[in-house]
Parts: sequence; C-alpha cells; structure tokens
Amino acid sequence: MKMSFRWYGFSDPVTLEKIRQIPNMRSIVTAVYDVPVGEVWPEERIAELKKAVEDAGLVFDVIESVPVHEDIKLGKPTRERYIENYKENIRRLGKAGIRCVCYNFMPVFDWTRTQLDKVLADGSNALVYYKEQLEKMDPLNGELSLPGWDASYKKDELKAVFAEYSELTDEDLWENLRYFLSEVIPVAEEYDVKMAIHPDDPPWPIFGLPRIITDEKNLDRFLSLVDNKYNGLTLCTGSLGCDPKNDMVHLADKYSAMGRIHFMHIRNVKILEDGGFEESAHYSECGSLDIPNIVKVLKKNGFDGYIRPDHGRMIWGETGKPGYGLFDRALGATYINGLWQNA
Ligand code: DNO
Repeated sequence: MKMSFRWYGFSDPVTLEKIRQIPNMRSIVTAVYDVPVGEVWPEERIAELKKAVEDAGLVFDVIESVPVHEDIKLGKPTRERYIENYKENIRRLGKAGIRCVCYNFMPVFDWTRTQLDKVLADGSNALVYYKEQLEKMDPLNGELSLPGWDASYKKDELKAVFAEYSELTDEDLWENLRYFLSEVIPVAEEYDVKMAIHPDDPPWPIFGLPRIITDEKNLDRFLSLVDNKYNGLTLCTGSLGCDPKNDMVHLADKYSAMGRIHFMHIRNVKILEDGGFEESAHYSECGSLDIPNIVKVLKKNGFDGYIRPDHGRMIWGETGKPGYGLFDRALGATYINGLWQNA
C-alpha cells in the first residue's frame, strides 16, 4: 500500500512540510481547486503543484477530484464538450505522473453532513449527520458548504439544476455514467491513470436527488459498465459504512481481490440507532467499523494502491477545514500503519 494524505493546496493551513513528518507518508492527494468545474486545468498549474509536492520530498501521483460537470451527469447535449475537457485533463495529469484520479458521480452535492462542529464527549469536534437536523435543512438556501464542494452555484442556478434532476430517473443516471465511462476509460488506460469513483456519501438519496453508488449490488453494476481495471473504486469505508447493510470487510476483500480498488479512504463512523451517524476517531472501538479487519484483508490480497486516512476530528484546539485538520488524520495514518505492519 502507498500511504497518502489530502492537501488542499497552497492555502491549506496543513502544510506539506508538516505532512511529510508523518511516518511512512508517501503521496500527496490534491487538485487544482480554482478552475471551474468542467474546464481544462492549465499545464503550468499542474506543474506548480507537482513541483511543490516533490520539493517537499513527497510524491505527486494522486488527484482528488477531477469533478464531473453536472451536464455530464444530466446527459445534456453540452456534455460532449465537458467530456472532451475531462479526457484532456486525464492526458495532462497522466503526463505529469498522476496514476490515480478520484471523482464522484453524486448529483449537485458531494458529501453531506448536518453539522460540522459537534462537540463530542471527549471535547473534540466532529462532523455528524443527524436525521432531525437534515429534515430542517433547505439545500436551496445555500447555508451549508463543505471542503471540496463546488461553491460557485448561485441560488437561482441551484433551483434550476434541482428542477432538471426532478426529470431524471436512477436508470437515466446510470446510462449517463456508462456513457461517460465509455468515453474516458480508454483515455485513462492509454495514459495509465486509474480512475477511482468515490461512493455516494451518505449512500442514500438526499434532498430528493438520486444516488446510485451506494451498495454491493450497485458497485458490481458500476464495475461491469466498463469491465476494465482502469475503471475502479475509491473504497471509502466511512461513506459506504454508515449504512450497516454494507459489510466493509467483505467489500474491501472482494474488490481488492478483483484488483479494482485503486484508492482506500479509511475512516470510522459511529452509527446511531435512528440511522444517523457521527464521525469518530479511526481507532476501531471508537466507532462501528472493523478497521483492523479491513486493513487485514487488503494486506492479504496484496493491495498496492493508495490509502489515505480520511476525515479526522478537530483535536488539541486545532481549527481549519472541517474534517481536514492535521492532528487526527495523522493519528489515523499512524494507526493504519500499525495495523498494516502487523496484519
Ligand atoms: C470528502 C471526500 C469527498 C471526495 C469526493 C471525490 O471528504 O472524500 O469530497 O473527495 O467525493 O470526488
């Protein structure tokens, strides 16, 4: 496995110099963040990231994310231009040494939580998803924003895109995903860039928008849309794992044995009785997931893709991007290292 860490670029308070000091740290997971979704990333911006990462003694080989334009998900005629741009991004990234691209196919919103700073019993802060809070949220008033979300929507645009999705069935979304993959996977193969879809987080429909990358049946269907190892998964334990029907040890075992997991996001969640959840420390007993056995099956199957510790709590007074502080993610990396070493 290749240990990695997400870095939000030059404005991230968690610097590359700090990330480098985490034991066994290898790869940086980053992106060009300020080019609008759907446009081509300038080569000099990619080169600038690569240089910064390499100057810090780390490897520049994973991107999270190259976001997919909404017109592609909606299957609009304008998708052709955005798909061409996507292919060009893959070519440019492949030439710059990128071997894995993480992306998602969630309509409009990326990952969703209802509160970003819930104070837990030990005084740390965490991201949570409470059902009663969700019921009170109106996605159209734009009050919630998470790192990695496309914040460029204006209120009216959000309304319009919601209206477009109201016409779209799950089957339409599947067909639009198949079309996208059939176009981009051949380019990814040619440039040796493994595509790794991120599951829907949480893995159920919210705000009336469809979500399809949610469980084993749908992951199987996804992989068979284009049956090529360049069409693979980001297996995010916390996203899929907040639905207790998803057995994360089984899924990690099955898809790593098939060679279709290119990227692991490892984090823990505490599932609540009513179906909500709280993000917890990586240490297994702090939440509901069996982290040691997830790592064990990966090692057994010779997993050689990327792993990153995912969201951390805010601890020791740290402030910053919700879920993306240094301290708790570094503890997560260290825990995963230990489990791997002893698996
Ligand atoms: C949340 C992340 C997601 C992920 C995207 C990939 O912290 O795991 O935002 O980056 O869904 O496209």
